[in-house]
Amino acid sequence: MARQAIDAGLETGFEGLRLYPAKLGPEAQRSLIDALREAARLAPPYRPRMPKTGQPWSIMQTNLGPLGWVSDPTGYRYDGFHPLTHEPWPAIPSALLTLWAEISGYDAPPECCLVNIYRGEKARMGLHQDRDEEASDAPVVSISLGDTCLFRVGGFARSDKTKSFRLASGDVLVLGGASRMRFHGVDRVHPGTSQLVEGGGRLNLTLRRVTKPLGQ
Ligand code: MD3
Ligand code: FE
Repeated sequence: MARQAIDAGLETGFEGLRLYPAKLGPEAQRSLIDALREAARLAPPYRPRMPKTGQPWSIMQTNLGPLGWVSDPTGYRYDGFHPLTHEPWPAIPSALLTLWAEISGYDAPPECCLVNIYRGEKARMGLHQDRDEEASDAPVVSISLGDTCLFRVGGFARSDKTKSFRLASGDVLVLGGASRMRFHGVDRVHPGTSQLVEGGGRLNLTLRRVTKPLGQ
């Protein structure tokens, strides 16, 4: 069952990297935005700072789920609590747990939904690898909402050649297999390409399994 859904993704030329264009329709996108607005009330978005240098990121972040990914001058880590309110993160909306069950091909649920908030011309994310998860056998599932972005995927070294894609509102990307460890980043967001986010901008939700499930 899950297999069929997996095979429905568009091949991107990178094994294990599948794009589901417009996987979420307008109503599903709208209801996710409503859930995120409520979550942001409980876990206010904040501007992370880089390890060591303390340089502020160009995007804002918050998290949902038992474990949130945080960046601060002491380093990157998963943490059960919001860095400013010290409260646990709000739950991951059930629609996202259902989506994960449908397309991840992974038996255990995601533990982290990182919310990246891109606003303004300068918001971007440099080339990096996602390597803070013990469960690196689990794919990463990314959901794009709002303005279209130009996204770049490379190889396993920063200097490897890269390929660019557009991600539009409602698109879902699954990064599994060997591609899980590819370098990737967001070069720019195209303003005015969607009316979904109040005040403009792009939201990216990244679902990740962090810990190895018990017995695995
Ligand atoms: C390709 N976020 O939070 S998600 C991140 O759009 C992150 O905000 C980007 O990279 C964003 O870490 C991209 C899509 C994504 C996630 C993991 C990947 C693409 C990936 C891992 C390997 C290759
Ligand atoms: Fe990433």
